[in-house]
Amino acid sequence: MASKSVQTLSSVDPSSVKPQESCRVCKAKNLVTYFDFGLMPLANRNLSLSQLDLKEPVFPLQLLFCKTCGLSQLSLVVAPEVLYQGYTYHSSVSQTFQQHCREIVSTLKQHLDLKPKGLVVEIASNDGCLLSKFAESGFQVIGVEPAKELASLTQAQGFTTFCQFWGPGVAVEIQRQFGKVDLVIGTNVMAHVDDLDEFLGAVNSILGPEGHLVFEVPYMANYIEQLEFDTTYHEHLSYFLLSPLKRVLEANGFCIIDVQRLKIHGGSIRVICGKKSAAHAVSASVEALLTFERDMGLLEEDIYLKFAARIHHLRDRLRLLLSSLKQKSKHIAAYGASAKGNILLNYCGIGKETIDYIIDDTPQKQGKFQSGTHIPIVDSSRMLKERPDYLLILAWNFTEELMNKTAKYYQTGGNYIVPIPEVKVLNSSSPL
Ligand code: DWN
Ligand code: ZN
Repeated sequence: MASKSVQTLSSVDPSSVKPQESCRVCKAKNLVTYFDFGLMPLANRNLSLSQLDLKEPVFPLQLLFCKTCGLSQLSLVVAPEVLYQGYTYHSSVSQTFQQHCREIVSTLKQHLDLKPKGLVVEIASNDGCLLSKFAESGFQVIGVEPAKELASLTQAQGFTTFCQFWGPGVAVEIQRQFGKVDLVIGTNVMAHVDDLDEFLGAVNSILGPEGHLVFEVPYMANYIEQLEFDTTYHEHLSYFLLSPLKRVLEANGFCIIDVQRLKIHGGSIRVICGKKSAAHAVSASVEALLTFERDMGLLEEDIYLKFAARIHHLRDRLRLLLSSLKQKSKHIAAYGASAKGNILLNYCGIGKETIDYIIDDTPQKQGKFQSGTHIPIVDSSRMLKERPDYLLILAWNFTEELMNKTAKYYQTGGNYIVPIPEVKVLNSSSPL
């Protein structure tokens, strides 16, 4: 088992990091640190062979809780230009997420009574997984995606795509070219935003009077309940509850008209907003979730201060299981070169002495190496050739899909290790 080598903060340009001195939502300086991962690599920065010998940037990864509004947030912001260089996360790889996108379109078409051929802007449109579903449903679509490798994919599909970070500049340009917009949607983007006021102000500026903002974010209640600590990485600046979201949305001219809890990505919430200036029937779901958060103690620091001990217990369990398997000369591989998988292995000090390789179906990740651990990322054919004794599921939010994909391995006695919410070994004699 790799000893948690003490990494030094490599030569990183100090201007590429900014300390979080006050709360991103309520601006209070009432912040308490409740978990410190130490120095962690950039979770989505997989390395090429030639980069393995170079000094890798590592940054402090610490979680702060705001005692005023309840927002959890990182203690520093790494510049987006550094974070999203050579970004290789492709949403469409997952059939589960593809199906989720179809559900988004059908639910919003019905729920928001969207007009046919309405104008939809998706912020962080990635590889067009959601954009294409709106287009197939007859909407006019515009993507906004800062990663050029991804923006070029949606442009190649014929979708207007602005290769920029969202903000006032691109909002003005969209409005100039296309006029007011009916729907702005973003899945898994709000947690990545540093200046929420600028972001939401720009959204408000391009929405028509009856327009809607809909976004999905990982939900902090699931994060705490299911110990999803590995979803903490430098891209995720905020870890949301509805209560702090309500504050920042209302401060920027929005009102929340509905909220839905979702299973996707380990548990998320879908927040549906209208402009404060328009009349809206507000669903009872909003007050119900706000009450739930208060009743569960999620707005008090105590629950967070207890969190560390639970993470240490899981880390020790996982290390113990893996080292006992290695002592029995078992071969262990992993599935899903995910950002969360990067944090799990790097934080738990599990390296290539334990994990032979990580299978990933994203072509852009294959042939690379996981940052920090330098474990090779390969395609699934390697598993057929070398049939590992155990398969650690790093993308545990897609366990069912990954187990279906490897059904033969499962049926012929393969063993899966699922690390979150608790370390579990699954095989045909002890099924999911
Ligand atoms: O917020 C974010 C979430 C939504 O996605 C992004 N900032 C980054 C990313 O986080 P992640 O990498 O932890 O997400 P996933 O979707 O859990 O990563 C799954 C990984 O597993 C991907 O690399 C793709 C891979 N995969 C695969 O190889 N075969 C996934 C499935 C379902 C498969 O069948
Ligand atoms: Zn706050």
